[in-house]
Order: sequence, then C-alpha cells, then structure tokens
Amino acid sequence: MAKILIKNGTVVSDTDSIRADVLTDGETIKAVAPDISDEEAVTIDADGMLILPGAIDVHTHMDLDVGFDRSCDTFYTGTIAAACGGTTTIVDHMAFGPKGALPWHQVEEYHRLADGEAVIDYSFHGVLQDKVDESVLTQMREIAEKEGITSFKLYLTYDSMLKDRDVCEVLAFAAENGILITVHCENDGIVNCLRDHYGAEGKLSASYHPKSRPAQAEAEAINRLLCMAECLDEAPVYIVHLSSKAGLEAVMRAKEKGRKHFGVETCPQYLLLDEALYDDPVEGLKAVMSPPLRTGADRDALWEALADDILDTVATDHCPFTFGKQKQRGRDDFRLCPNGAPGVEERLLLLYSEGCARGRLTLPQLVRYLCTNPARIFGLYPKKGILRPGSDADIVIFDPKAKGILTRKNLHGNADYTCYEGLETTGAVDTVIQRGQVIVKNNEFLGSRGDGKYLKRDISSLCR
Ligand code: DUC
Ligand code: ZN
Ligand code: ZN
Repeated sequence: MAKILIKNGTVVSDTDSIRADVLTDGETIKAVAPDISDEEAVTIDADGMLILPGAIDVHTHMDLDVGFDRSCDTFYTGTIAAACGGTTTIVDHMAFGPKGALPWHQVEEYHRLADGEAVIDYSFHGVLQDKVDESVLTQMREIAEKEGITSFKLYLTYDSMLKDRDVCEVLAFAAENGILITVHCENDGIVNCLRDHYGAEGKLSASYHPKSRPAQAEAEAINRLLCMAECLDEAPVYIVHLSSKAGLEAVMRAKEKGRKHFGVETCPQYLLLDEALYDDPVEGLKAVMSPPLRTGADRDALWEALADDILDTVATDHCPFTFGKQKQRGRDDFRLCPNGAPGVEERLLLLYSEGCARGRLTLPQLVRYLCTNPARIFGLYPKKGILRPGSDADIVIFDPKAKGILTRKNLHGNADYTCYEGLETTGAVDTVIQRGQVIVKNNEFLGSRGDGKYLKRDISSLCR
C-alpha cells in the first residue's frame, strides 16, 4: 500500500488546529509534523483544507428489521453513504430479535448482515430486550470478552422495552463489569396513552406523531434513568438521541448534582429541523422518527449545550425508509409509519456548515463531537478519533470554503430523499482515507465491498 503524504493542510484535533503535514504508512499514521518530506509517498496538496480524523457514527440502524419491514440501507449501501460523508467507522444499533431472544442471537445475526458487506470499519451495540435473568447477564459478559462489544442498548419504550426492575439489574451488572448501557429514553406510559387517545379520536395524520411523544416523556425517562444509575453504584449510562430542552434540563440537573458517569448524544435532525415539518401530512412522513422533531426553542437549547460542551457526541440515528414506498404505510395512520430517517452521509457537512461556519462551534468542538468523544466513550481511542502516530490512518480532507446545495441527487444511500433538500451549505468532503487507502474522491466511492474491518472495542472510558 502506497504511503500518503498530505501537505500544507490544517490538522484539527479535539484541542487545537495546527498547520502540519500528515504521513501515512500502511494502515496507520506515521507522522504529524510541519514540513515532512518522503520521496516514496504519494503527495496530496491540501493547501486551504482542513485535515480531520475520520468521523465516527455511533448510532446507525443499517438493515434494521422492524417486523413488518427493513430499513432500506444494507451494511454495504449505508457504509458507502457514510464514507462519502466523511465517516470511516460506525457502531450500529442492533434490532430486537424474536420475542425472548438472548443477546448472542442478535450478535450472530449482525455478523451475518455486516461481515463482508461493510466498506468502513464497524462494530455493534448489543441489544437487551423483554426481560433480564442470569442467562442474559452471562451472555453480556461473554459478548464483551469474546466480541469486544462493550456497550448494550435498552429501551424505556416499545414492546421489547425493559421494566425498571430489570433496568436496575442490568445497571448494577454493567457497573461491575465495565459495560456501558445506552438508553432510548421515552416514557412508555405517556406515549402509548396519547397514541391510543389520538387513535380513538381519529387524529392520525403525521402532526399527531410529535404530539403523542412529548418532550416531557423524554425528560421523565432521562431523569428516571439517571436516578436509577445513581442508586446502582453510579453505573455508567449513555443517553442516545437527546431531542428536547426538557430532556436537556434533566441532564443539567444531574450534572449540577455532580454526576459524571454518563454521556449524552444528540443528532443533526434535532439541531436543524423542527416540528413544522409535520404540518404537511404527506411530506411530514419523511420526518416520522422517535423521538420526534421539536420546536425552535428546543433546537436553540441543544446548540447552546453543544457550544458549552455539555453534550458528548453528535450521531445520526440513520434509519432510512423510502418515502415513495415504505413511509407511505403511515399515510392514513402515523402509527403505522416506520420510524426513522436517513442522515449518515449528511452529518459532517451539516455540523460544519450550521455549526462551525456560522460561528456556533469551534473546529476542535467539531472533532470532539464527531471523532474523539465517540472514540473515547466507545472504546476505540486512540486507534480512532485522533490523528497521531500509531492511530489508524482514517483521514478526511475537508474543504471549508466550498459552497453547495444539499440534494438527494448527490447522496449515495438507498433512501429516496434527504430531510435537508435544498439547504445551502458551506464546506465539502474532498477526500476520505480509510486505514491508509483513498476510498472517496470527488464524491465517488473508490473502495470495495467488505473492506471494513470488524472492531473489537475496549471497555468504555465512562466506565473507568
Ligand atoms: N427511532 C428509534 O427508536 N429507532 C430507530 C429510528 C427511530 O426513529
Ligand atoms: Zn432510539
Ligand atoms: Zn436509533
């Protein structure tokens, strides 16, 4: 594999931006320093460009089985889209297995779905469902040891959710074993009661989707989760897809009490979009996701929290369904619409354009949210998440001045729409290098099916 020398760019880390060259050798970074020369290396002139660590998306749902349908990106198409957007590693959330399935069941299923398919490096979050007993806990430990899957997700809503008593058993076990529990926080009682009431009244258009999943349902579940974790040896937890100001306030209350062992993720859709999208009963189906889009005030509060480093990561919850066919299932009843939206390819561009270019975020914050923090929290650091000698040569060369208009036509996933169609953007992914190999150039994917490597992860830094 040819060495690559990237010259004259600005290398961004989680703490600073410096003018430096970057030299790769094989799959790793050999040097980051001013004025490197190496006659054997292929040189890329990156004058005026930002050199970023390959972004990590710790919340995707490729090929997700939702019972009546599947999300429309496979690990192959979804990771091509990720790569073209500057993401070189994903940690995918497994679907629930059949009723009563034990954790190994889905680990095996996900290897079948992803191995030989993913084009970028990948790992999984295990899934906990239905109930917790000794066999579940034993399997969690085995999976952490043998597979390097050191995070598991549980839900506080949906049919396969865990009851609080089981959540507590899992948290106690996780605290003892260095496993990180990631949690979908919505109060199941509130959501189901409202859904049933709206259903009985025939209020079934997309605009009732957010009404049936209010911000208070998220805030209550976050508060309850953090209280349970506090009671169980400060068990480490990670809150996925924070969407609301009320939820953020629950986070802030816990932080003010001195609680440190938890991480919080938000997603671009909660920063850029709002519930006005549901006003159109047909177009609104594109944004039927859970939690739903909120108000402008919620959006502003999340940007402020990012600016103040209160949150930890920005992931996508990429869970695409086609608008032309799959989303139409919810046309006469929002409750039947498959939940989720595409976003894996748009994330870096959106966060740079709406965050850095608008002065809301610094470049090191961009790298912290997309690269370094996810790598640290999910046991991938310093192999991933930073550009330094010995790290994997996962590199994004990013043009900060490019102007563009976001459109589905330039994206690579299987979804037939983007929620950001027509958005004027600043910045563009120029080149993506994965473990020392150029895999994207001029918005074209140059790698091959199965190039991605399965990553065994270490115990989370939140657990130490
Ligand atoms: N909500 C979920 O809980 N999972 C996938 C997508 C979504 O919208
Ligand atoms: Zn979720
Ligand atoms: Zn999700």
